This record gives sequence, structure tokens and C-alpha cells, in this order.
Amino acid sequence: MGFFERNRQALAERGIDASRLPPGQYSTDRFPVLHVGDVPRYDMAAWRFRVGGAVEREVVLTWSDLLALPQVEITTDIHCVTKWSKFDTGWAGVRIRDVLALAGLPTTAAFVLMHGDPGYTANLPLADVVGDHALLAHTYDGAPLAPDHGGPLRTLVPHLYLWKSVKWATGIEVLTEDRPGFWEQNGYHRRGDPWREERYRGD
Ligand SMILES: Nc1nc2c(c(=O)[nH]1)N[C@H]1C(S)=C(S)[C@@H](COP(=O)(O)O)O[C@H]1N2
Ligand SMILES: [Mo]
Repeated sequence: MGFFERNRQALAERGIDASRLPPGQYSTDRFPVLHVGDVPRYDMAAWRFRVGGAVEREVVLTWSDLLALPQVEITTDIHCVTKWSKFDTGWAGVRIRDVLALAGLPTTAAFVLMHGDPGYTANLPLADVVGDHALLAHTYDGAPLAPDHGGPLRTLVPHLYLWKSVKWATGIEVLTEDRPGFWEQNGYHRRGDPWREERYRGD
């Protein structure tokens, strides 16, 4: 039996439904850290989050503006294109759709480009970021999100591979046409649905 089959069997032995694993993924209890560049540090008094591009009005949020918006908690499985998945991760933050609503969307808005430090981007269809579980997350496992995992704020779009969830999020650029982000320019899939194994361009 290979590694992936053993991993699924071990889940079943723990009473965990192995069918929660998308194809080609294994489950881990660890939380690997993956990113390009150095972990940025922030002065939260100067920190800002911007919503711009194809919007009715540009919005600039301070940290306290963000915390004044409705806060939600979710528990979700996450899936990385490097094949690890982690079950039942707990997050809190603000729904992306609530932040987009502050800016107002024209009917032509169809995609977003998420921006994060240092110079990272990920593109997503608008439809993928307006659901209940698409967050600007500031809390993981009941504690402030660690800098390694994107604190103070990251996007979380758990139904897509984790490269679509931008650490050290700085803003949302609303687009009328799709524009590839960092990994999408480097051969990754435009959408990245783990259940369809959309890892690389052409999958
Ligand atoms: N700003 C930024 N966000 C990023 C990345 C990055 O390099 N920079 N890497 C992405 C990739 S490829 C993955 S797999 C996840 C990893 O998140 P984690 O380190 O919390 O596991 O962050 C994503 N978000
Ligand atoms: Mo990744």
C-alpha cells in the first residue's frame, strides 16, 4: 500500500471520513508554512486595506474599521496544491462580500485580483469570493493569525487550493476581465478547484 492509501486508511481508523480528501491529497495535522519572500511586519496604526479597481467607490479600511464590520467564525478543511490537506481548521474574520459591498460592485465586475505583501497576487472569479466561507481572516484557532501564516490578515477561500488564499492581504482589485496572479502566471490553474484537481494550467 502506498503513502496516500495508508493516509486514508489511518483517517478511517480514527473515525474520520476519508472522502473529505480531494483526489491526490493526504491529510496532515501539521500546518506547513509556504510563501515567497520574507514575512512582513506591520505598524497596525499605519496598516490599511484597500478595495479598488472596477468598484463604485474606492474603500480604504483601517484595522479598527475592519474589526467594526460583522465578524464570523468558520471551521473548514483546507487543501494545498503541494498535496497536504488539513481538516477542521478554525478561523474568524470578516466576509469578503461584506467588504466588497462597502465599495459597491458594477454589473460588469466578474473577477478579483487579491493583493498581498510582498508583491503577491492571486486571481479568482468574483463568484468564488462572495460565499459564506470566503473571509478576510485575522484569527486562527482562537488566536491572532501568526505572521508566518499571513497575520495580521489573510484572505481565506477554503474551497479552492490554498495558493488562492493570500497572506498579508493588502487589498482587493475588482476586475471586469480575468488577469492571472503570481502562481497563475507561473503555470498554475486559473481557478484551482481541488475536487477537480485543477493544479496546473491545462488540468
Ligand atoms: N502573500 C502571500 N500569500 C501567499 C503565498 C505567498 O507566497 N505570499 N503563498 C501561497 C501559497 S502557494 C500557499 S500554499 C499558502 C500557504 O499558506 P500557509 O503558509 O499558511 O500554509 O499561502 C498562499 N498565500
Ligand atoms: Mo502553495
